[in-house]
Amino acid sequence: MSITNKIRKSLLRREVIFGSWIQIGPYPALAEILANAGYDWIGIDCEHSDIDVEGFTSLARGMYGRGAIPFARVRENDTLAIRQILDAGAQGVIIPLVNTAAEARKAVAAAKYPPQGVRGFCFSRMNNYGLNFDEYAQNANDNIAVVIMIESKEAVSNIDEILEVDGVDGVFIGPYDMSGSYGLVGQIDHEVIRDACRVVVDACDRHHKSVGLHLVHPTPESIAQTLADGFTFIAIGVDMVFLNQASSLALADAKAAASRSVSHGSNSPLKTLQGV
Ligand code: 3PY
Ligand code: MG
Repeated sequence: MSITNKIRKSLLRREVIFGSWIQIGPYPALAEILANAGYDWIGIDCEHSDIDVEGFTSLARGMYGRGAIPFARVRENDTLAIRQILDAGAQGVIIPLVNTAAEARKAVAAAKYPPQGVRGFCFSRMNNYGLNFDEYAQNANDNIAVVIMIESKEAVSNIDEILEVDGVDGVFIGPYDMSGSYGLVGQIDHEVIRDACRVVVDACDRHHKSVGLHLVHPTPESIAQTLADGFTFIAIGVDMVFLNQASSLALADAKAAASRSVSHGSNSPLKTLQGV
């Protein structure tokens, strides 16, 4: 497994990178399908799913050789959760609900080997079960991406201190938790939430850090707006939204076609099927 992480380089250069999310579960076909679509990175969500370290590994194997870089959103800002997911081969960690600089420092320390951090050395999947121990140990700190999620009012008010933490490669806004923390649950387009996002984008600009956003329901307009707003680390949708949208749309198309053919009488699908 190569340790050179082009996504961390892009984060540091603040280049536009598109990813997506897997949340349904630890089924490698999901990773294969999304990776085949060509996303630069895929976030495997261990926070809001039943995907554990073993499930992450199955998904990362599904991506392997298909070009997408496996990121993991860990279940919480926990040193062992970060260590185990990196040992399983995550090349980036996304840490949910970070509200203070101290919490950001804790996340970075968990993701870095000494002397920068407290990550423990071992043989595991990330270093080819020990075969590439030296190469991985020497290069991991420069290649593992650490992305902090900003998704609360408290985090917005501490944004400058959080961005000053060495090793935070970028931040990622969780719009739904953000809306909840302002008492506007689900109103992700509310002016107050847009203003909070603007504060984060402006701070990232001042600190030369990448800023990301999860477009849970992406549309051509929302993607264009997100780019115009200055976001570069952009998550397009999530597996369950894709499935919801595509399956509803296909059924709606089928029903519309059926009603058209029924109204044309003899070409009704039922008659065709029955060979009448
Ligand atoms: C949120 O909207 O809170 C998220 O975490 C989306 O990924
Ligand atoms: Mg969230």
